[in-house]
Amino acid sequence: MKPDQQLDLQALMANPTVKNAISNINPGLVERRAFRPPRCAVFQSAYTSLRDVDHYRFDIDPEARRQLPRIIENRVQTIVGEEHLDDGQAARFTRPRTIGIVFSGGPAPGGHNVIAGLFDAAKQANPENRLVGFLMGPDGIIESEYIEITAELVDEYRNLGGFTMIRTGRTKIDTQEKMALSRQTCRDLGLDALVVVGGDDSNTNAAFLAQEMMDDGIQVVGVPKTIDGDVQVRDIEGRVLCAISFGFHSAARAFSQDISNLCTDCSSDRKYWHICKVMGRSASHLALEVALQTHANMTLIGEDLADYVDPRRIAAARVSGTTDFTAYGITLRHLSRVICDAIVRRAAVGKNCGVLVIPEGVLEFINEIQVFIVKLNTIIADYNNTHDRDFHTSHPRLEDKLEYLRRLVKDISSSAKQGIWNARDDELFNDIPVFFQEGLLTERDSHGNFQFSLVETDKVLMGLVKDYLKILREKGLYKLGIEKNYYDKTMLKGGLDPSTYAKVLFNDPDSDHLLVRKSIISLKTLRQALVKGALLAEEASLPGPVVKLYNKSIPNFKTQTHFYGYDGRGSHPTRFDCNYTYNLGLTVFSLIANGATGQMAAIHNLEKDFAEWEPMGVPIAPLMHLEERKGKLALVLEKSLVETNSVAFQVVKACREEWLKAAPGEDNYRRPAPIRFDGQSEDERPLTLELNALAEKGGA
Ligand code: FBP
Repeated sequence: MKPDQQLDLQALMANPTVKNAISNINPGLVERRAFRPPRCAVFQSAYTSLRDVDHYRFDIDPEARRQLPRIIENRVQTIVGEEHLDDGQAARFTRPRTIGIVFSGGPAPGGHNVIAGLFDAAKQANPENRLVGFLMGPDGIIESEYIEITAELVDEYRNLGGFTMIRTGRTKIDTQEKMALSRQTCRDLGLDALVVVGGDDSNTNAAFLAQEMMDDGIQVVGVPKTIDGDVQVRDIEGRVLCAISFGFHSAARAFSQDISNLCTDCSSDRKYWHICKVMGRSASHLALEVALQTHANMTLIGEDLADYVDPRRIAAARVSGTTDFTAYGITLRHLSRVICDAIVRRAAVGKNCGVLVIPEGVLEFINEIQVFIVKLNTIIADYNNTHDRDFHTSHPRLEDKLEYLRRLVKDISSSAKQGIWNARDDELFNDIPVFFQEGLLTERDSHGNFQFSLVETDKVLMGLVKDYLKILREKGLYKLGIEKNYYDKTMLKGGLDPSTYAKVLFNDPDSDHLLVRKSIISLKTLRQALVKGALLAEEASLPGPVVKLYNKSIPNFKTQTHFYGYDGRGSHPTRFDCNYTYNLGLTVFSLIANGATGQMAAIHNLEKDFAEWEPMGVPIAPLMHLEERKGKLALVLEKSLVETNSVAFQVVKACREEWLKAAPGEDNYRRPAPIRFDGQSEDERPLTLELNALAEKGGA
């Protein structure tokens, strides 16, 4: 275009290339919407039935038996494909139904396919069947806000990420009033069944709703959702019924791709330590999968840190005939030392860079922090119970909260708080950075969970790391190794004999990476060493090449921090999650059409080929246990943490040294392919699942 030529904007906007460029539709989206996930074998029949399986047993909490008597005896049920049913059964299966569905908690890739699977199965059984979606999570049930889910709506969202179709929310149906309103909505809508798609807390909600709405004839079925991967089900003998919640694979793959890109940046530029905080409120499943997918240099696993035992402290206690309780479980300070050790070792071979993966929930596994969290939960809950106002409303500023804690120390007469917050707690608490104090005092979520995503975990930890590295640098222990070839070349170019100087300057003059001696920590000490080694006269100036090399050996610790969470939650589902969730939707309908309630849809054998997947219903109530929430014990679905004796963890542990690569040569990074939909994808399922399945097969 000539400089003086005027743009005809109207014509331009009508141009097909421009239209295409600014359209919301792209080929990838069209391909996703058109994809129809395969159906498990049982869903290829006209009908299904349920078969109770008695050999799975659970360790039932007496409180679950007391609070959920009507669903506690539920059994595991497998789904069986049926070509023919007798007339009565067929009529029950196909009778018209209205089913409600709600998303609860954080988004997870694959949610739309649960709706698609349920919708397709319901319409196939009876075109009169209706599906309504409650809007904005459980609030939609309480406030009777819903939409009719139509074929057009389902088609618009097939295989797409997010929970955009009906959105989500974190409200817990935890009061008589909310329960009554929810029941009323379901009754008014003439619901036959309600489907709750959520994590541990939401499936807890589902169990209580199932119990409450039994008399209304409304069935309630749960679906295991959460990117955290901590909704897993095993029976008392460790047999896996549900290996992973949906959304985990897609989020882990999304994080891994980004983190792998950082590994590439790091090995190219060799300038930064990339600090990657990875979501997972408590469990470190996501971090573990990321470690396997990327081979990042260092990945912390919270559950592993909790298991830490300090042998030196134990030995010292043995000598003095005492027990040192601080020897069990790692402290924040100790953890920072472990990280520093890795940084120092890599620097020694010239790699003042790397990728560190920190699970979001890591602080929960650090003794001292866990104690603070539990104490503060109790204090806040106690305040809320005894006052008319909520603690956070009454104490909006950090200073107000701290003042309240200080008063607790003085006012030892205050009943329930007595002894919970003492002078030592106050002292330790005042010692931590303000942003972290704020984080620890932040409001709990509606389920009483500590909101780790709001705490700058990485900042807390890296603050300590930076402080300690400074000390190590001053002591001459944190130094950058200089490649021998480079050293030789630089010295020869300056007319100096490399081997003569090497003996004075370095710890080990024959090594591949030369480390400046511990005693040489400044230009002054460098001069002293050269003078002492008879390589420099007292008054002579330092030789240029030596100064250059010395300066090169002083590391500058530079970090870039990244948070991987919301981006992965919003990612499109992998093919694994598309197939998994679509079949979960089909499973849900099968459970409903066969009269189940208080069950969670699950797919057995997820770690195997699709042909071996077995849809089933898993009873929720027997999976529940008592947990501290908002300072009180509450019955909730038990979260699955990373097991440190699992194959996946043991493999990562065995590869730690190799992936840290505190040795010359290229790092061992792995480059996972992007999440894609077509062709052969090398990551058909989470690597964690494949590895852990080896134990079941007797391969480990
Ligand atoms: P769910 O357990 O509801 O699936 O949510 C998981 C999660 O993504 C955690 O990993 C994270 O700590 C939390 O949600 C963040 O929640 P919020 O959306 O309230 O910030």
